[in-house]
Amino acid sequence: NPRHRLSPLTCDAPGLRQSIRDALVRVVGKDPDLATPRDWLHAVSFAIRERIIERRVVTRRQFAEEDVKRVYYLSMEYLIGRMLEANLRNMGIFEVTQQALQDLGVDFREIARLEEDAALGNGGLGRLAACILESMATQGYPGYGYGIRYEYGMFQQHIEHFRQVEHPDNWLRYGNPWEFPRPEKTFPVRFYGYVVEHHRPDGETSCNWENGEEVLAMAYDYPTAGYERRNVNNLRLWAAKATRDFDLRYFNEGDYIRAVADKNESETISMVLYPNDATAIGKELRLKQEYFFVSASLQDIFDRHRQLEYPIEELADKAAIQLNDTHPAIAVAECMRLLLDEHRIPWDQAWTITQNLFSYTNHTLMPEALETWPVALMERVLPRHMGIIYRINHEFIEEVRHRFPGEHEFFRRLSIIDEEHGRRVRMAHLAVIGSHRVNGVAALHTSLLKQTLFADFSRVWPERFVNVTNGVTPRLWMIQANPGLTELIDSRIGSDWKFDLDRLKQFAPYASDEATREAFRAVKLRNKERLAALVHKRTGLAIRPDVMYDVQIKRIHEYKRQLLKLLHVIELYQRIRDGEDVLPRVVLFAGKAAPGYQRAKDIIAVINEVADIVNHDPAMGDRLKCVFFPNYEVSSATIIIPAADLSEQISTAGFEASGTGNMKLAMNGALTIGTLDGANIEIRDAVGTENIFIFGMTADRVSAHRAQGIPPGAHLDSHPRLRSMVEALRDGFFSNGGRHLHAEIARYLLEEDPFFVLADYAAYSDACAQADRLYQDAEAWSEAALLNVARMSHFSIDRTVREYAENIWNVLPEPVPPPC
Ligand code: 26Q
Repeated sequence: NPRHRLSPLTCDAPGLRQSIRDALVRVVGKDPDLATPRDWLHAVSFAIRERIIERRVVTRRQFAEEDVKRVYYLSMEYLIGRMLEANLRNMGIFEVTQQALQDLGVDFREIARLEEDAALGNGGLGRLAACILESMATQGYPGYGYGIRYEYGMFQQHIEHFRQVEHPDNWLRYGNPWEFPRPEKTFPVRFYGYVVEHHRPDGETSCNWENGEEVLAMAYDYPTAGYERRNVNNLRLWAAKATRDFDLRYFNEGDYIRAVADKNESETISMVLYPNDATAIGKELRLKQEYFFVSASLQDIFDRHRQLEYPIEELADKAAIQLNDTHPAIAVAECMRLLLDEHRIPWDQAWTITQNLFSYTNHTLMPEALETWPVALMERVLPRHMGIIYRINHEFIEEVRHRFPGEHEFFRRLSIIDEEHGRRVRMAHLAVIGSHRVNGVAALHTSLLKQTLFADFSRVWPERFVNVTNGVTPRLWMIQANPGLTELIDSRIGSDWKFDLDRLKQFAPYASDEATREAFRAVKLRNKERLAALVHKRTGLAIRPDVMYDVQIKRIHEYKRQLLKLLHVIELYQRIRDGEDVLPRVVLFAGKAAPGYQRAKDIIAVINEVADIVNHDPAMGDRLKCVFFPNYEVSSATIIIPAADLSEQISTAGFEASGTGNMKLAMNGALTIGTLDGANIEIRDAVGTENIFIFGMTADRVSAHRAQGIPPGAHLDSHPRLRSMVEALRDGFFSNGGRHLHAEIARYLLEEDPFFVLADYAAYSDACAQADRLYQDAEAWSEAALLNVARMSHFSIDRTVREYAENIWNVLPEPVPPPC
């Protein structure tokens, strides 16, 4: 319709300058003379979002015209970080916008740092979801993200008296220019109530889920731009709103205040992200959050299917739904409910559609992280779904009974219902049974999945289990985070690699070029200076930029073994005190502990107390600094990662599903010191064993070692240095009054530690010494670092997404032609 034609926005400096100025007055509502830096931030964000949404309209229209199969990514978490710079870069207007701002007398860096991180996730799983969305847009896949618009994201971590203190993350406080509220996209979501059965003339029974409480899910859209003005895809996040019923109740009950207060209660569903990333908490609110966003998303997906006039029978031909862990696994039952109760499709046909539609990504083997819900809770909150789950289970068990007669133990283990821990619904079983593909996130993880957690299922359906090794987006984690390295690569091999990371392989020969190595060291040094300035600002601590930067940045967990690194800090400290010549280094830790995970919080306190002693001991003479960088988030990761020399990936083998920080660090030229765990194995294969420091027990050895039941303290017998380190800790040498805490951590290491810190210590210390020796040869180290950069292309998220598209979703890319 020509009347609806847009006058396209210009992307040159004068056009942008005009847009920014207009937005400042007309959208933000400020006189330029009175504008604060945050007003400018909002003005530029509004000017850019106009250009993004323009591309979104074009992308959506093309998908509608071309009859494409769509991919829906369902995730409770999206760890996005700041959006302005990422959007500017992906829209290809970063430099020109900086210029436009400069013309207006505004400094881009100054305003960009005022943006709050969108921290709607805990860690790896949430960041993976954000990388996958960005890659789907970049490669032209018709991908849609669905999740929750948490009012409060991941808590902000403060360190007070060495300890973590959580502060609420009120990220929407100043408004959010990147979201488009869609009040017309509002769906009712029901909880509680009861099921009424109807026996239909055709012999089938259909069910009505009646009564209970309704909450509305309202959509907020976040357009996601692909790199260099490719497609713009959509992330749709749901916010809970009270139904209009609440004002009716006022008439009925005459209690106005009470009715409006109840409204707040239903809106708590999308209030806060659970800051828990490795233990499932069986809280009713969490179950409601999961069902809330799943139900709204499926209603939206079914609606779109209908609006495109596709028959419901063809749902799985036109859509693929990926479950990011079991958090959205109730979708399997919800999809069945919609097909059976709303569309009156017979059970068998509905089940075929459902299985073809769904696939499930597993991110952990740890039993305490597996979601199970008490049957009684599920029965009460989601009575219709509980009924459907029983039937799914019944049909499934019948099928395996037929194929494996008499194996009663086997059926019991396969059942969706765990009868041993007080009757619980195992969400992982529901997800496996309801999906046509189940994937692990690294080769080792997938093979362990098949041998342990899903061994029984893989006997039933061996072809269902596949591996898709994780990746990360090079747009954020190389080009944006490390402009110095990017420029160096460009100067050697041109800039094609930005569109196809495999071309980075052409950079490998430059590892043996002395000038390139020197330029690489200059880039590292500048990145370290940038980090040192930030560390000083955040902690008051001065660190030298001219020493090895040794970083362990990730959530705090026993299995990730921050204590192993801390013991090494203590070893270095003691050696320096003993007068030994030790390679100078900065050890930097960063990461959050789940607020209810006491041991993790204690680990943070001990790190900070050891750091305090080390950093203030004149005997260290600047040769050792230990930093705990507070409030680790995406935006700080982009500063820390490019500055790192050594990447600590030292989890107990068999426990880290993949890791993705390991990839980001290696592609920025940090050498990995790590165990044969998760994707570390594939990183070693890619970069070459000479260019990585691998140590410690393998996953098999860990299992065998556990079976032997050796008391951890026995490992001190052959290692007098280790004994003196642990004793120093135990005796409170590093304690700042909290002596008890240190004694408790020492006791834990000696008597309890299920993750074998002491058993792996000697091997770890040797590997550290090896790293130190290589670092002293600057040329050899730089060569290895450059080879890491050049050989990490396999870990581009684009490769990951292509594997999902080809092996799981069966979808093709639909790139939209770039604007002229
Ligand atoms: C579950 C139930 C109730 C409350 C919270 C949770 C919950 C939330 C988040 C459980 C787990 C998570 C997050 C897990 C996670 O981030 N796993 C990581 O996923 C990465 C991407 O695949 C891997 O690289 C990491 O190895 C894995 O630890």
